[in-house]
Amino acid sequence: MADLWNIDPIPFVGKQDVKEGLGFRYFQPDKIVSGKPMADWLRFAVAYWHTFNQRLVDPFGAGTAQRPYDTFTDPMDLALAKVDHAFEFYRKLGVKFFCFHDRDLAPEGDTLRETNRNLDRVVDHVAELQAESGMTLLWNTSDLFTNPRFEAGAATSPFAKVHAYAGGQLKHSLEIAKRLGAQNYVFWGGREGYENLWNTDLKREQDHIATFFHKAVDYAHEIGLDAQFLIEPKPKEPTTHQYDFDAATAIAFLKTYGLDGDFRLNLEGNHANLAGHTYQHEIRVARAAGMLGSLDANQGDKLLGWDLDEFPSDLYETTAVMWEVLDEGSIGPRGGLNFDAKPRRTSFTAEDLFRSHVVGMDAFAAGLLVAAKMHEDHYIEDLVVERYGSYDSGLGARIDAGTASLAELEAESLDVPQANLLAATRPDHLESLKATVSNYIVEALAQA
Ligand code: XLS
Ligand code: NI
Ligand code: NI
Repeated sequence: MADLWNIDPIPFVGKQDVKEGLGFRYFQPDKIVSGKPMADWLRFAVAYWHTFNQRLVDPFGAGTAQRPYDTFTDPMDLALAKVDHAFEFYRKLGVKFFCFHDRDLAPEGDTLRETNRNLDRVVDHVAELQAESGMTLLWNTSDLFTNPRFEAGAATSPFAKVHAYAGGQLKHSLEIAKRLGAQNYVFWGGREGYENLWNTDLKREQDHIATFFHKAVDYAHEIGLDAQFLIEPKPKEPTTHQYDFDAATAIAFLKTYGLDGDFRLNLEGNHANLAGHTYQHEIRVARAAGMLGSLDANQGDKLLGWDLDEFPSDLYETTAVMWEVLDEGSIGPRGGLNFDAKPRRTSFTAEDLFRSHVVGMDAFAAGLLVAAKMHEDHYIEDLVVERYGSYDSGLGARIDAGTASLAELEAESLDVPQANLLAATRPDHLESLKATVSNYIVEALAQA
């Protein structure tokens, strides 16, 4: 294929060069870690919107991005050229998965029919390049938030015609998922929330989006689409209050509306932080409910309070995430790590798109190596087993089984001197434990 990016495929360089940035220090797709090739644990995906469409704008200035397809002026020519560039980007970076919103691919027309026609032309081209390259669609989704018609929501819009439009758009997106063999299908509730309760029928809006999801499940069955449905929680931005606030809220919603059998969760690091959680917390909550589906890989910034979508570089966090994934056995039945991330405005060259993905991939590869070492040692697992050991026998075991009555608990407790109660617990040396994880990062990577 032509050298559209003017860059060589990214090699594995190991530790020979700490500064260069265009080589992997840790990511070796075929390296076996905890019984599986690294590539199978990580299943990295490139996000079409951030990588090929994002112009690096901010509220104070125009985009700075320089992209090799900027010379195309006709919107359809540009859309098709981007697909060529995208597939060459995937090849040079060495990723096997990609993700997109319908509106990332092609310009809208005057009607949904025209828009679909534009989209189908580009999807034809995606299908060709997919067949040539063996790339897998990790997930696709519908952009139900950019167009002004969605100002007050899509499936939760107070206006029936807008809900109808969203449904029509969704139908076509599901057909594309089927055609391109999507592994998952994501719903991030772009504008599905509210600004103010005085003008909002919260219950009715939630009923409507539940109906929307049920219709999606029905239609998937009808057309034989075998993709895992995923909800991507986020607490705020763009709306003041998003309905899919966090993992726990999304799980409660899915259970309330009988959708939990058909949906899992797609969890994003920066969204977790916006909800006041860690990435690890969100993953653990989803795991506890058996609903971990996939991950959007990015990180927030401690100093700035919005969805910055930074490329992940914090090894403590990637270690925690990969520890959860190793403990679970996989990211989810069909999950992957989608870089829902963009370079900063000052990193505006095409080369920075490669550099930033290398950073993210290496951060997760490193996290995997560290977490694998931790699992091997079983230190954390043993510590947790021991911490809850009092539930393994006697009264504890009966509490565990739910057979101990309150009277029994009272009898156990009535005459115990206050002074002895702390003795029934055990110190956890939490500060040392945190240092243990840091030490693992240093040691495991020194050995890698
Ligand atoms: C926005 C979301 C979005 C979804 C896909 O914050 O992360 O990018 O992943 O619609
Ligand atoms: Ni996000
Ligand atoms: Ni996301």
